[in-house]
Amino acid sequence: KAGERKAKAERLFGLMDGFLKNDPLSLQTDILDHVEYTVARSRFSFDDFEAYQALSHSVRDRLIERWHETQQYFKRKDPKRLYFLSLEFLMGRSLSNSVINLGIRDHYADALKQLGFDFEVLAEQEGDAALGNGGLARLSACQMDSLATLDFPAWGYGLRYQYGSFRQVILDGFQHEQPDYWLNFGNPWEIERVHVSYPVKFYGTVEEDILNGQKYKIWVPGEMVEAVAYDNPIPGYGTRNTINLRLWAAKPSGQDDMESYNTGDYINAIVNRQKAETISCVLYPDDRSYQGKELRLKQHYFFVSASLQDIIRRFKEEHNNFETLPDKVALQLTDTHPSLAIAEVMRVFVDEEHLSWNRAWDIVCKIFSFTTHTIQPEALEKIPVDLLGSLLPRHLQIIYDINCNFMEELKKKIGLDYSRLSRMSIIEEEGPVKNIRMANLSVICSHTVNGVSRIHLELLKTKVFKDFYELWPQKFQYKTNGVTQRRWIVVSNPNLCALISKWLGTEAWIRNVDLLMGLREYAADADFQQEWKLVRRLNKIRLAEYIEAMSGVKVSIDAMFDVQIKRIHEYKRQLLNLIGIIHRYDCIKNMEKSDRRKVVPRVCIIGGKAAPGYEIAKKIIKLCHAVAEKINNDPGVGDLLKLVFIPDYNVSVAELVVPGSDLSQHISTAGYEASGTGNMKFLMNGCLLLATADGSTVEIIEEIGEENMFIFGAKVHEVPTLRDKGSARKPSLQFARIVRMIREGYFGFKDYFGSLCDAVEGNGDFYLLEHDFESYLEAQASADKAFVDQKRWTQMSILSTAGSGKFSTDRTIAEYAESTWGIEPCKCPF
Ligand code: Z57
Repeated sequence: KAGERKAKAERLFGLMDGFLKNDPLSLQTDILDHVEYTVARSRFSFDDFEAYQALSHSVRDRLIERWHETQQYFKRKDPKRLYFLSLEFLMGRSLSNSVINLGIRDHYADALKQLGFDFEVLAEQEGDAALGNGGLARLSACQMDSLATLDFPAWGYGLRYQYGSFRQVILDGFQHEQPDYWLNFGNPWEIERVHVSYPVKFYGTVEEDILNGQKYKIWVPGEMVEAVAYDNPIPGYGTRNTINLRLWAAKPSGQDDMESYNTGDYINAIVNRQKAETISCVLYPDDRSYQGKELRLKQHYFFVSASLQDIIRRFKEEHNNFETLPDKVALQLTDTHPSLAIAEVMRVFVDEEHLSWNRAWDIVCKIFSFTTHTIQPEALEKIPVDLLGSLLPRHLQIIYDINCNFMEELKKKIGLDYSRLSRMSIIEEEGPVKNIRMANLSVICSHTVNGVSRIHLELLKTKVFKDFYELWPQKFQYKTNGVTQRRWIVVSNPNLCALISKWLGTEAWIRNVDLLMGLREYAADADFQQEWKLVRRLNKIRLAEYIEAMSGVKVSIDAMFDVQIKRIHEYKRQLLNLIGIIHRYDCIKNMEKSDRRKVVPRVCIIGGKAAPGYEIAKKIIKLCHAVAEKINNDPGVGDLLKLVFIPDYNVSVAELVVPGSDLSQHISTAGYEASGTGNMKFLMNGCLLLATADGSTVEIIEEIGEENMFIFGAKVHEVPTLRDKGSARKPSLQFARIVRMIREGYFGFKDYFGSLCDAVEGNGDFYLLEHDFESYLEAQASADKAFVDQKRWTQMSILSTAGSGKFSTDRTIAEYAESTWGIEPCKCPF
């Protein structure tokens, strides 16, 4: 039998002669074949989009080759694997990233040129894969890139939403949400695995059975849905390793209700069946408010159940003893969203594998690690007990049992301190409905709890998880977030990339980002500065063209491009930015003509989506448009000040905006941004930061020095006292004046902005806009001053890039691998 198989393999291999070739002729043949046979257009007549489709299929072939090798190698070596569970991944576009990581971008560009196509133009045809909302989702994507590049044996798991992040459309300055049906034109970057599918159960009842004198629980489900795998290859840079991101889609189950067919209601039976697909249909657009929605909970369990069936099946192929599971499997929970996995593993072990509760519990406590991405209580997920009991009756029992054991253990340690016991309980008893606290469940069952920056961990230890920290100090760690320099320099800023490599004399920094430090040596070098400025200017021109095409506003390239792009949230304080812009406008208006020459021209750029149900955030967007309308059409202001809102902010927009900005704002109220990763993208691209000492910015200050940044505002430890003082603080007259302008209709929409003004006045000023306003203006003034001295500014810019090495996900992932997951690289030879 084995001999036969070997002979067959040799015969097939002989037909293929090794791997796909990357010389121009092979690539051209390949692309044209895909035009003809995959896209089904004539190879003598196809447009840019069809060329993009063919091109990406040709790249896909190469990805698949490496994917196969890597997976087979992992299988043979059987190392401990990391399973990275996240409900959101903001992958963005794949084409450029893939060919760059595969090291064949220039080969393709040349091959295409001869065919009469421009690689960059084709790359622009691709839409974003936007299966996530904000920072958390993009972090997951950056981490996948680093996991692949560092050769870690890792798998990502996620959901394949048909509708990812909504498309933001602005009408009359108001945000409207439109569906983004991103799969409409096909997705060449995924491989559908029709044979990798698992049934997922919902509802029903829990019954008891006896087996060999032992009682067992059996969950008799009321509904079944099938999870089908879609694999997305993730190529590493400078390695053949290509790991997998497996996304699940819901399909009707083969085992559904035959009864309806028999009763003859054929049409309705089919229609009902089709409803199963709604589970993976749409991503919830409100990051961080949980409204106890059943569909959301269904998504979470669907994801968890399918992923774990897949993981356990893979483990059982090679092993027959679950005791060794912790040596082979690490499960990483990205926020609490996938934390039902804990109860699910217990259920599978106890009910299906018939392990004793204690043995199962021992194993569970060794495999999970949990990273939390916030400290805001409203973002901590809670599930109403009744909802969980109806959708997942057995899981509710298990969570109650886990809690019961934990409470017993806790009483032994801390005695009958009831208020502390109730704070630490997984079940929240107070309030109108009983809730399951997913964060407590996650902390109790994980061997490690990570924060996403040093200051974030401090806050977790002293606030949100204080009780748990006192109980298990050794569980708590932090890994400061990062971003991947492959996407955020190499792909999105090719000119800067080339310049860096030229002056460092090597491209090695693309894998070893600490080498960027070498740029410090040339920070004041006149030639280097000249080239640096030129690259930055070209990026600004590209951005200016985009702005004009988008909004019709013509902006001056010589102005300072001042950018704030991120989700709209009150704590991120886009409103502080707007109030600052109005203040600047007001100053210009009231200035003597002769003083105007001293004003540093600015182009203020704001972009970001508001959750559809987040009223205040939507009002901020409207205010931005109302202010822009006034300023941009004021002939007395001209090029001194422009304000533009960039609609539909997403990864590919960021790739355009970040390299073209001079100054970027990260101005959250101290203590509210767990880490922030936008700041790191700007830093890498040599854009200066105007920021509060919050999240990861604290660590950026340590790396590049406060003198190279514009830092302002209350510090983390000052915020609570300042808030208590409230209106007893000295009021800022300037601040009050501007809020009054907004309130009294200077920008129109008088009544509409009232509640926005209320939110920042007097004791309502929860996020301390008024308190920080004065020092914000000072920081802005120092930025103006620095900008006038272009030599100094360019030096600061170079030092920003040079000091950005720490903020690569390569470092983050290496730390996780070493001190949380216990995994080692497994590099595919060749
Ligand atoms: C999200 O994007 C983040 C936290 C959350 O709790 C949710 Br829900 C969504 C962000 C944080 O706000 C950022 O500060 C952080 O950099 C990012 O997650 C990645 O850790």
